[in-house]
Amino acid sequence: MRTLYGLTQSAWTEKARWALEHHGIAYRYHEHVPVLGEVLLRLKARPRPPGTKASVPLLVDGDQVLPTSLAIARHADALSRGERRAEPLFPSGQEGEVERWADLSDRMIGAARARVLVGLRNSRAAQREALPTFIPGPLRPLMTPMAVIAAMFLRAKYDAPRDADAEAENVLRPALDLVRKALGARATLLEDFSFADVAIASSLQALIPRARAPFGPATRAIWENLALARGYEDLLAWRDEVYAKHRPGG
Ligand SMILES: N[C@@H](CCC(=O)N[C@@H](CS)C(=O)NCC(=O)O)C(=O)O
Repeated sequence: MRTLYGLTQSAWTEKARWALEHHGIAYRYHEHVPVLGEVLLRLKARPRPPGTKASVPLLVDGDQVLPTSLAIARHADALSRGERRAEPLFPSGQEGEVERWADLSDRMIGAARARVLVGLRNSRAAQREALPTFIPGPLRPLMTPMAVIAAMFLRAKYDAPRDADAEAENVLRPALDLVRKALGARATLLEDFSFADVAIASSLQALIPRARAPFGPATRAIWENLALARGYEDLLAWRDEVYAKHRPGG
């Protein structure tokens, strides 16, 4: 059975899960634990292009290893080709456009990660929620330094910018303006629903996680950027509509 390695709170993992589930593709899910899971991740992500990091989401499907949310989404489309269970996420002739939106969504999530990692270092409650589930309840308050170490590790691993507010202003805000302009009054970024919508709707978690996001209140709080979100309620309403229509149960 194919296995998806992911981080539940990561919008990159959400993009991959959505693409797989859009096509009804069965997979086993393995929650990656930063730091502790690094060696396993490197093993599973081998071989990967030189100079790239082992990261999640990562899909291992037999001898195929798909190392990014974009690669996983393309793989999902390829697997379902011919079965026509759902519309393709990369409509023919529009692949380049979809990739440009996916790339923008990567930058939006990257900007959010800078903020989340600061939040994680400062919130004991979010640290407790971030601990692996195998740590029993009574021990969790004692183990929060593990989550702080993970935040520091991820900041260094991905060279996350230190000034999260500057990232929100200089990266996230212009991206949101671009999305708003492209959408206008439309329901989807391209002619039909595509991975462009999956990627951008998932990355709006950078403003406020959707109501049914599968993580605790303290994790939700470190993702929220309420000041920025106030100016983009139209995009959040669009995100909720896309989820309601295209991500049943999500
Ligand atoms: N462009 C990649 C981004 C992957 C990425 O940056 N993943 C981070 C999310 S914070 C990760 O794997 N973190 C956990 C780790 O490195 O241990 C994708 O689309 O999948």
